[in-house]
Amino acid sequence: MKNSAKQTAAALVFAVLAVSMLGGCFNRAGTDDQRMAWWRDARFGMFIHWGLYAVPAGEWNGETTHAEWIRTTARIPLETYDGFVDQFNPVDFNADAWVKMARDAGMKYIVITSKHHDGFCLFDSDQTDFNIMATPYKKDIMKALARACRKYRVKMCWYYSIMDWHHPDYLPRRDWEKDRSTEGADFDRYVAYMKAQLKELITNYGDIGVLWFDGEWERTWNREYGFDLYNYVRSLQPDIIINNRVGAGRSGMEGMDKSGGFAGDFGTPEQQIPATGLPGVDWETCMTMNDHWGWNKNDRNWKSSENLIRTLADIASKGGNFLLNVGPKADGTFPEESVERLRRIGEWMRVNGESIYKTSASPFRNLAWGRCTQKSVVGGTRLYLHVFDWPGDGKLVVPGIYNQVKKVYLLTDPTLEVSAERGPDDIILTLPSTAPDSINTVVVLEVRGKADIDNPPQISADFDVFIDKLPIILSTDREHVVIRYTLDGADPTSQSPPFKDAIMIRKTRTLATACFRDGRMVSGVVRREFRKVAPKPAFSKEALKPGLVYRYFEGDWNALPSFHRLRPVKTGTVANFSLENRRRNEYMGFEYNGFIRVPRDGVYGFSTDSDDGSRLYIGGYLVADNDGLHGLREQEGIIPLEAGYHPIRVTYFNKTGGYDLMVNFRSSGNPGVAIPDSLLFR
Ligand code: FHN
Repeated sequence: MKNSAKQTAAALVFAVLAVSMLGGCFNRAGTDDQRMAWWRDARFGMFIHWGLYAVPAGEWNGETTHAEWIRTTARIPLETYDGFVDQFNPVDFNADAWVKMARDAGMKYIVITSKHHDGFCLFDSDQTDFNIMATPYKKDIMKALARACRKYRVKMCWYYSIMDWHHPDYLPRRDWEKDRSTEGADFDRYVAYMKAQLKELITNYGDIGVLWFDGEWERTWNREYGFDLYNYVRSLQPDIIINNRVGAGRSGMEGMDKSGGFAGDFGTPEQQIPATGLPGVDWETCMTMNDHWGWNKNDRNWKSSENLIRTLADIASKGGNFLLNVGPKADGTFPEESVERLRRIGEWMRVNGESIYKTSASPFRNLAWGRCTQKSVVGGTRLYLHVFDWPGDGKLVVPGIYNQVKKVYLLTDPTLEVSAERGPDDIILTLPSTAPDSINTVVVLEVRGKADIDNPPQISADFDVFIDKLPIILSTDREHVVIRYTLDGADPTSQSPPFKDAIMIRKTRTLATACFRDGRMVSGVVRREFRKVAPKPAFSKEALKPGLVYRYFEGDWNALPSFHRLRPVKTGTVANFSLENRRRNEYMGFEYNGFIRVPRDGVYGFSTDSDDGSRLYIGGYLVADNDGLHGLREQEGIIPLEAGYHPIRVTYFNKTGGYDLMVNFRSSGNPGVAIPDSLLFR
């Protein structure tokens, strides 16, 4: 289905749309900066997961590990689950108290589940009776919360789930819900329902900061719907910010977008933090305080306040936002453990908030004793050194920095004595013998000019292998330095050639490069090998027909089976790597065989993007191994090919839940795209 002619045409349309909407889709520095400004400055928000699922509080039939997914994980029939409506009466809900706790913790925005996957609406919706007004509480929770947010100057933001286990038009059904017929279900009518609700949420509650979509991973949702919904929401409130889960571009729980251009303004890593910053990319890590998003009364695995304060500094030091979750109880109160952690975080933020708000990512690659955030100030840069591990001798080494020191002091107490000594490559700070704050003491180091850190140049090339020649670009954002390099892997010296423009190599080389200033190396050395390789020979093929041969299998696997040992349920030909010939969404697999016509000699990157596992072979070589049980995940491999026909084989399986398969390729100087039908033969 992914690559039928219609889809290919649609994909091409959306490729154009994606390019034309650069300002509107996944945000990069320089686009929509004004619209994103408050969000980037905020750095810290509260996530709230609340709804009917707080009534069972994670327990069902003796099992105690459920939460907001309980309708599915406990397989509760719809009419039974609807029964929670009569039990949901949060008489202790106090919007002002909630918003004040968020504000006092230093949080600048609140994202609350206006509607989670169960379909229940915490707001008064004209589109469905399955909402808060049908409960004994009979008041619009969202109205009260929006009012309190305006009162305490906290941005009101909505979480909204695309996936809806209640609405009769939403597809697919849960596989265990055999009694819920799909007869008459109309997904486009469901999309119209969502839009009507979003219009209510965006026009009835004042200015909304963020529309935080979720539940976008099922097969019925795609890039086309994503761009359409993104545009629709922006048409209602042009300066609203929308996460990347509005579309179909998120690559698993890492939360960042796959290649190819998708809708959405920021990436959404979940329960994890990108290992390094993502320069020029907006992202926000969302995280629970214990192990559940929704209230689970048996979950005692709370993260410590120390962990959460350091996590906030870690995320900010990588240039991201931190969306920290609270799962309120059915009575409308926050769990005491959450209240205590919010209070402790607030204590730290009241002293150190300026080291988080309006800061940008650390200029250092790694600091052994803690983290760093930074902001530009008149005449220089203010470096906020988040010291987790206080030096026993009071000497803190700030490594690989070449700026002149303007001043240094402690945020906790500027009157405390701190001094700085400028070494040849480092700055040594002399601090008080004990840390004023054992969790995270912030030392402010103001320096002249832009942070000048010993970061080596970046080496850019399409691939690490080449057939006849390969252009290599060296770059740095550092000022007043010369990039020098060698092509034999030796450390560059002040006599090595300076980089001017693309280095064109025609033989296997090991490039080594560093930054120099006044004849002295002022960075580390970075190396990368580039190999000249022979292309895999092509097959000269006559009278091939368009399309692939597929074999369809059914079975229960945790990894790709040896399909050649299995009897297929169905075989036939298909235009592309489509799943359209499946008989069911789960416990199924495919094997595709054919030829790809490679347009010219070159190095190619082939990738599969699949849920669950997949593999891609060219000429019998395993190029992309994306096997295993996982959500949608992209895996690429590289291979040099002669122009002409090459055997291509793709294997795929899905066990349960979401399912998808996309097969892409790229060549030097071109972005990844789905392999078009026109290049596939049998
Ligand atoms: O399925 C949801 C889950 O319940 C929770 O809402 C998280 C929060 O980001 N999002 C989905 C899982 O990725």
